[in-house]
Amino acid sequence: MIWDEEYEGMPREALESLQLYRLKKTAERVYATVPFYKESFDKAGLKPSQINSLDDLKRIPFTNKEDLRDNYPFKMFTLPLHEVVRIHASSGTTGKPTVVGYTKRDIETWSELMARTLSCAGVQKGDVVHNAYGYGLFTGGLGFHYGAEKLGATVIPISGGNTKRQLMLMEDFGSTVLTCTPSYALTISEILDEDGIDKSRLKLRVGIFGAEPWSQNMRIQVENKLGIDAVDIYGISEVIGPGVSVECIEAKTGLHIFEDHFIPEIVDPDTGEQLPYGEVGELVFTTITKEAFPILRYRTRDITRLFYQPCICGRTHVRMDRVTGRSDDMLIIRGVNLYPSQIESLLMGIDGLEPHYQLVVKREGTMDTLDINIEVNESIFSDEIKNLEKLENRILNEVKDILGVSANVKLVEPKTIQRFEGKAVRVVDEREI
Ligand code: DLL
Repeated sequence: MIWDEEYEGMPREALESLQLYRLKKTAERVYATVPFYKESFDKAGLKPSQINSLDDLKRIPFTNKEDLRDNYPFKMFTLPLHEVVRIHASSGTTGKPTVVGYTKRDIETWSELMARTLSCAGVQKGDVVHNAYGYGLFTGGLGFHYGAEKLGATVIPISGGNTKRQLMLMEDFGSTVLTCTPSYALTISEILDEDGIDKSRLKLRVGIFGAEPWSQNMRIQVENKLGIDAVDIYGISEVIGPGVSVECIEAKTGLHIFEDHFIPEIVDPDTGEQLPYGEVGELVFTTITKEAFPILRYRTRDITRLFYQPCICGRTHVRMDRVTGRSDDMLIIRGVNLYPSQIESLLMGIDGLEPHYQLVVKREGTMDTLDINIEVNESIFSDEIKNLEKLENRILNEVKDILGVSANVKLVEPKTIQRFEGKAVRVVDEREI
């Protein structure tokens, strides 16, 4: 079930010359249109015309998340806004999210890549795709939606939430494919258990789960509970959204990266030095077919490994292992990407709070929870209970409104949060996945 035999099964030599051609075009395009790239190339003493082999990729400076923030909202686009037909943004960042844009042709490319992705996971025309990824600025919902339509499958654009109703509709509509985060798949399977619904009442066959880390253990659990094959999908808004890489249903071993559109590298997270295939390090992507928002050598901060062994499915593209962690401290809590520093800056803008806090992330059942424990100053602490409660509620609401996650907030007595001599441990992640 290879959607695009010509490209997905391309011999390496041909693939690499295509990559080089597209890389050169992309470099020329961004150099000519985006001041950020002109400046970074000039600083590195590099001209796009000097890129003559894939090895020259190493000479291109990295692009980091901060660079995108500095160029907020549209300064990384190569075209004026009237050529851009869609905007998405990464979830859960403070007031200023990371913004990405797509031309009409980019949406066409993305839909093709998502049709490939679904096909790689065993989905065909005739399947009913229950799409429980969030619709909105997040790339998950619409990315899957367009790909499933392109493939000719029937899409149920259900988005997240109201799990019982989701189960009812899945049964009534005869859904064969479930697309959502792995933790939501677990929640769905738990409600199925609780309500005593026999999984044979559902026609589900395949699940395509990603947008957050999960494990082989979780795969076995959801596969058994829902009676499906579960495959891992990786994606990131800055590169395109979902549609960067996915496991094939035949092998379920490593995610095929669509290398005719994205060039992956693994670098040492500390030195930035490129590492050979097989070594574990930080994943870096260069897009080579995007129009509105191409990105060169983007540091994803995701930790994994690349490998080339041929796959039984016949695809020739390189594979990546499951993402095992991050080289920064970004947390993904119920699908929302969040940096501890964002919580800190929000807390420090509220009077009466001390700069001593700890974030505790746990998994209760299938749900991630976030506890924010923070010290208040003496005068607040000896204030009336009702004022303390008011302050707790204020923090809770601000975290929800600005960062998009619900948290349990606990105000504690001065000097009760542990002090550190070295690096403070601000985040305790107790989740076992
Ligand atoms: O999560 C896009 C996506 C949507 C992927 C639907 C898969 C399915 P962002 O919100 O920009 O984009 O978050 C990107 O999520 O850097 C990883 O840290 C994490 N991530 C995504 N997929 C996986 C995965 C979407 N399969 C960030 N395993 C990335 C582990 C993942 N982490």
